[in-house]
Amino acid sequence: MAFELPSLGYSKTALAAKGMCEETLELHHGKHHQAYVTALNGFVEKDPSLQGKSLEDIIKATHNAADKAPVFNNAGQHWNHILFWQCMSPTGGTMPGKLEAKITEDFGSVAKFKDAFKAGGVGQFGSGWVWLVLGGDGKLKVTKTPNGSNPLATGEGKVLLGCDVWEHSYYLDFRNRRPDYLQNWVDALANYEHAAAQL
Ligand code: MN3
Repeated sequence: MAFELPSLGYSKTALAAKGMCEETLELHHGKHHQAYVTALNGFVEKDPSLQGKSLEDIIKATHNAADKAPVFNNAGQHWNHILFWQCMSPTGGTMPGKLEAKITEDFGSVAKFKDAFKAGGVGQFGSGWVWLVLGGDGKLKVTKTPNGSNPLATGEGKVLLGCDVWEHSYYLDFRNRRPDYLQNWVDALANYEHAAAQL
């Protein structure tokens, strides 16, 4: 079975009022994410050792394997983007009480969490991702990964939220202002209902 581009779960205009325009979603979902899926399927077709494996298994099997770096990058980006679409919502920004309590316990306050998430995304030099994960110690933490990597590969914990900080995710809406994109993302776009459901 070939890997497929998932649907967004909302229309391409649904996030416009929240700071992510139709053209961003058209290009990011329809072109960038599709390109990762197409490339991944091409690698799987040519490599029997990848065939029949789940996306998660391919990511784990190719992480840190130098000769499989292109496979890892595209598989990781497919996994990351599946999550990314789920981590935003037309009704984003509202935090359920259960998540707010856990965030307050582990970060000190919601504002401190948002600052940490923003700092993680701003501090990721070049392309990559910033994540809110539940670590093996039961505590929430912010972590970042370069390029197509993710906490599934690094074993840093269970992902509650993941935000794409590649320039293609914010350049049409925020130009070069990654900090503004991240501030808007945690304030207006983040699907905290989805995050709470992972706890
Ligand atoms: Mn992207």
